[in-house]
Amino acid sequence: MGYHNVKAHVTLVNPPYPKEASQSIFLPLGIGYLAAVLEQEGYQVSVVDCQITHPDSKALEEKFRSLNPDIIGVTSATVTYLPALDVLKTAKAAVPNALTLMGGPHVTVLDHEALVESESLDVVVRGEGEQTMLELAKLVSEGNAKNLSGVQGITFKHSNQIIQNPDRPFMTDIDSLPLPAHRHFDTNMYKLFGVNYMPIITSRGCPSACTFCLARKMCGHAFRGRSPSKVVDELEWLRDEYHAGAFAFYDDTFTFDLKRAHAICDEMQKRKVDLPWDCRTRVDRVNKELLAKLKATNCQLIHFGVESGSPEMLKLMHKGTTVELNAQAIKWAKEAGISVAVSLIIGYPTETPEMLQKTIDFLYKTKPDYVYMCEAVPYPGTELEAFIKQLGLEVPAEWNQYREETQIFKNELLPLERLEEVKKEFFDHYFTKRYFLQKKLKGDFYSQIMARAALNHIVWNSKTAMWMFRRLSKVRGQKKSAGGYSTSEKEKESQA
Ligand code: B12
Ligand code: SF4
Repeated sequence: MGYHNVKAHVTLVNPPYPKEASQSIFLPLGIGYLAAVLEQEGYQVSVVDCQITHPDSKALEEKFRSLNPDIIGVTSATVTYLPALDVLKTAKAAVPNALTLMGGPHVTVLDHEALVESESLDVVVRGEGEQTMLELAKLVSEGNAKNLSGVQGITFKHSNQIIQNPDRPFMTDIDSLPLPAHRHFDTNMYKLFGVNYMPIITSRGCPSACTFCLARKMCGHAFRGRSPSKVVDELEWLRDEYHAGAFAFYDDTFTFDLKRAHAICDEMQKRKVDLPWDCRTRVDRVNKELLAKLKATNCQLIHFGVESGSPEMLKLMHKGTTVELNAQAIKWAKEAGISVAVSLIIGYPTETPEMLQKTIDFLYKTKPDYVYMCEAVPYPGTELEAFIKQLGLEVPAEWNQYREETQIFKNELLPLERLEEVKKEFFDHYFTKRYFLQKKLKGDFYSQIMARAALNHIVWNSKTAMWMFRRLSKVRGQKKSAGGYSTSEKEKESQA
């Protein structure tokens, strides 16, 4: 940039999804927070969300050229890592003098690898990024972009070497963060069923140690909660400024601190914030009293990380819960009148068909309102990844495939075909026309989402049946292909 002490212009980018992956549309909170702290300190910020605008590389290059920022920062998860590298390449071609950054869960772990793999990447920001981003913007503004040795939490290139600075301690006072800068996004583009479904994070950190999860590496072990009054300030702001129609509480474990969760609900009631909302939490961090309170403040859906119906699996995953606790929490939540979504991990290393059957039986017994079946994905930096290495299992997948509907490693005990069969059989029973009608008639926002998932499944099934019928009548006698079944294929088909 050349001029000292002119505040840097930072462009933040959400990279596109890989073409083959099904995409859920959401306002990226990480970018929102980074933009907010930068603007608070007077830096100019622009945001490009490729998941909404879908620019090709030429359009993206032109966009960067016209913005001509001093810093280009890209976020990424593992699934968006390769597209993020492409974004960086385009960025460097368009604005060669800009300092390029990448942050997010993938490079927080594979910092060194990213810098080696990409000539266009200058600095990796590991872990929580707000303070680091500010320090980098300051250095660039002062013309000191080469002077990175004092910035905690970064890994960077310095005369053919890769230097990893010490970690940055997690922020202790997350109440001091400004509101995420949603004004950079056209919120109309993120609507679901015409509803502004607005995200909020009221805490950071998770004290649990589940083997498949990176939350601790990203946000730390210690639970850091925002104060209830600040949380409800944000809810009011989302309602009044962004016409929120529903809130998604995206905390790792929203009710980790039961007292704080009660206090947030009290504050919501006091200020009459009564829009529908949903949250994610652990089954051992709820009780009947709290669930009644959540319901009274219009919590309509609660997501529990149930993971498995097999005690052996829960133990191996270091989940710290039991099958009984899982069943009890689902029962209590349903009794309180809150719909329950459970997420499950299937195909975990050493899981046998019998253990998987226990999970299916658990679902039939406890009857949750919605089920996410996720294949065990060994995200870099997790204990699951280390376990797979230790077992010597082959990992043929590429980063683009690191999604919950893909099998990443070869598991002799539960091969892909078997998993897909079990999954299909379960959802054929679960997503019935009756389920669809019940949810559709219930009519509330969350039931609409569930109804659509059921409809997708039903339509996909009937299309597949038609397709198979046509194919079979054409090529009689030929063997039919196994035809892998995945959510993404299913969704793409039904949207077609
Ligand atoms: C909420 C959440 C979601 C929400 C997104 C909410 C939202 N509106 O942003 C939903 C449900 C949509 C979601 C979806 C998915 N998620 Co998610 N999600 C989370 C969760 C619980 C919190 C993330 C969050 O918002 N944190 C708060 C914000 C402020 O933090 P942040 O985004 O990480 O950004 C900060 C830093 O990472 C850093 N940073 C990030 N990018 C950049 C860029 C620059 C330039 C800089 C300087 C800094 C920086 O600074 C930011 C501010 O501190 C995390 C677990 C966790 N605790 O991290 C999992 C997590 C991130 N998700 C995960 C996954 C796998 C997914 C999915 C891929 C699942 C799937 N469908 O298969 C999708 C797709 C994600 C995507 N497109 O990138 C994994 C990622 C692992 C990995 N290596 O990829 C995590 C870590 C959970 C896990 N399994 O361990 N997710
Ligand atoms: S899965 Fe949930 S409870 Fe387990 S470590 Fe991750 S965020 Fe915490």
